[in-house]
Amino acid sequence: MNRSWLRVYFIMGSNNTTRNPLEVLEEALQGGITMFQFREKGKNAYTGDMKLDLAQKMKQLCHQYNVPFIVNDDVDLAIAVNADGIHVGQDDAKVDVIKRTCPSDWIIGVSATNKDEAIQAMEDGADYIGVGPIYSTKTKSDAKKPIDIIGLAYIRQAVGDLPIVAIGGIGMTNVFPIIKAGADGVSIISAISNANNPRSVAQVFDAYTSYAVSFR
Ligand code: TZP
Ligand code: MG
Repeated sequence: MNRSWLRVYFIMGSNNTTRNPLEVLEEALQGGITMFQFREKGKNAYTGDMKLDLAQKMKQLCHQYNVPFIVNDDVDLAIAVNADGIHVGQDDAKVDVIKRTCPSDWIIGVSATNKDEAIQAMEDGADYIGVGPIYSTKTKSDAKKPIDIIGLAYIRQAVGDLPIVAIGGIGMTNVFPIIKAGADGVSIISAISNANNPRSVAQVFDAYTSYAVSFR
């Protein structure tokens, strides 16, 4: 995969905003997000046809802006909407099964909180790992203890040049230390999904990450 897709990786489900999620996504795309993950889970999450319909519309929007569309957890949904890839956690579908049964050009992402999980994901053939939570977050109720910049740097050191995106509690002011510690980009939910102006916040993430990455 192209690691620059990870630079501003926006994640959202319908319950991460009080607005129409399609409008929020389009504004984020206009602001310059580089990848998108549909993560529909938790309280009041859509299921069945509502979930499928939203996923289809989100994928269409992403492709209008040439941005890869990734589905969280739900392999069947990812196949149904012909997504560009899947992101799985430690308790979800296994990478070797996905590799055997899903399109060979899929981008496969795996969440990792520590060095052992990160190395395992690399050995399993993940295209990138989502590392975190870096900071504390209110968005994921069962999030593990934050690993901070030091944990991120430690995982970077363990996985060589495997693409890494950092996640958890990330705001605009955290971009520089995170990229400096070895992440290829930042994953963000609430800083964009709850912003008064998702487009301008995405623009700032785009500018800051481009600048930070240029120092490598
Ligand atoms: N995984 C680890 S932290 C997190 C996920 C899905 C939530 C990130 O959300 P936010 O609002 O950017 O802190
Ligand atoms: Mg999961």
